[in-house]
Amino acid sequence: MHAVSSARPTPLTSQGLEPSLRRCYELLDMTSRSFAAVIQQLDVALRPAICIFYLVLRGLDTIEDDMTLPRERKVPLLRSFHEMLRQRGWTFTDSGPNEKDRQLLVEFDIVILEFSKLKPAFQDSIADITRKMGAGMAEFVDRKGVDTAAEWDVYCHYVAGLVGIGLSRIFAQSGLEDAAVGEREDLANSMGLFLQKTNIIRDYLEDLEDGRIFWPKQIWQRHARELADFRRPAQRIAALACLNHLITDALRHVPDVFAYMGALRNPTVFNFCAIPQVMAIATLARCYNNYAVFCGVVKIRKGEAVKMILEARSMDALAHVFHEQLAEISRHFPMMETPYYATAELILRIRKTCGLPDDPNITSTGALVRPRSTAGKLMLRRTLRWSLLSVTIGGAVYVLLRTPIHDLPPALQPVQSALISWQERALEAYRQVREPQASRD
Ligand code: IN0
Repeated sequence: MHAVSSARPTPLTSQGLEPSLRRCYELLDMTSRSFAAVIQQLDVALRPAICIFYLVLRGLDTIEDDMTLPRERKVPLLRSFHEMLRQRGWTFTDSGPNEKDRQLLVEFDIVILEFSKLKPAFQDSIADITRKMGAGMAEFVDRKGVDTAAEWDVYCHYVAGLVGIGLSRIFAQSGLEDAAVGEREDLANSMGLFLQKTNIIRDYLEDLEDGRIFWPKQIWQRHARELADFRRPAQRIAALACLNHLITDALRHVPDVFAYMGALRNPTVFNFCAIPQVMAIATLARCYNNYAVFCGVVKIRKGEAVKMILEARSMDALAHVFHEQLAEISRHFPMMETPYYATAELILRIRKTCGLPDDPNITSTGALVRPRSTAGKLMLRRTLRWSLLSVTIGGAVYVLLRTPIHDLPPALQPVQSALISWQERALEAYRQVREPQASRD
């Protein structure tokens, strides 16, 4: 008889695992079912280390997140969390009752036990990143949100860039990846920044409702007095301009993402890293110029997500996903309302540095490709007629449209809103005719 080999990965909760490690995989499953599956397909030399790293970070995050913990308690906890990793039997039972992952901290002694069984090099990497992240989080507890764009990068470095740096060290220490992967900390940092900025952009409403602000103040203040103003439909144009601005900022990291991914050799590591990245670019494409971000949760459809996850197994496949998602962004450029030039220019540059095909919606000079269908031409003619009309009405309308609504005299505010929604409707109709299946919810 010959042995039957199975191509399926070993299930996380398989027999043969020690109960404490099995419990760690269960805790992982409880905190993030889909990411647990992504960890499951990693090479077995990495699986326990990445599982423990994830749980440790999640524990730290639960403390940072907890609004019921007074500052005097939270800050020392964040700063000393890395020391708890070496303190056998430590648990934390004082998380707020609504903290999603409070159980993880209640059973943290099990995580600590499994941590102690990891290779010393893995332990040192995890503890070092936890120390730096805890210190960074503590620093941000007292600041009310994030101020400048540069500070946004610093905050995202602490909570996500460091994760990339830690993971890269672990990959290199496992011997599955070159030492160089662990040394390019700038690229690893960008991997995390791209993910975290995407989360922050997408979670506008949820964070606002929880009393948290992660959108950088100096950027949103160019578009509104209060961040919450974007929720008012009259502020739609300002909200979209700010949203698109932040998405463009996040896209800056794409060339680094490609450089990092191009250096990976192990297929399981490649897939592990590629999945969150393709989800992020698809999320940004879905959010771009989409007012739904301010009204609810914008999610990628499950089918689309599964397709991309299965696809993202090589650099060519990754390039294909980014090519399509960047084209989705340029297809939604707000032609008349807000400047999209910076985004168009950046996308052209990304395509060049990452070796992606040309953008179907932008010419090499940065001009938008005009629609070719008869219906499209008709709509374009209507659009041009509208432009002509606004030119003849003159600078008055121009100024009216460009002036932030709160700077206008009250009598003119409804006029601006009416003009804006008129434009919007015309544009939507035009898009419907061009590509009816691509209309958004
Ligand atoms: C992650 C990252 C992650 C995975 C792979 C490579 C990375 C390289 C650099 C930085 C982070 C990397 O991935 C997860 C993905 C995740 O958790 N997705 C959620 C979906 C969601 O919307 O939250 C899911 O449930 O599937 C991630 O988001 N973070 C993370 C945390 C720890 C580790 Cl070890 C790896 C969180 C964050 C803040 C983006 C770093």
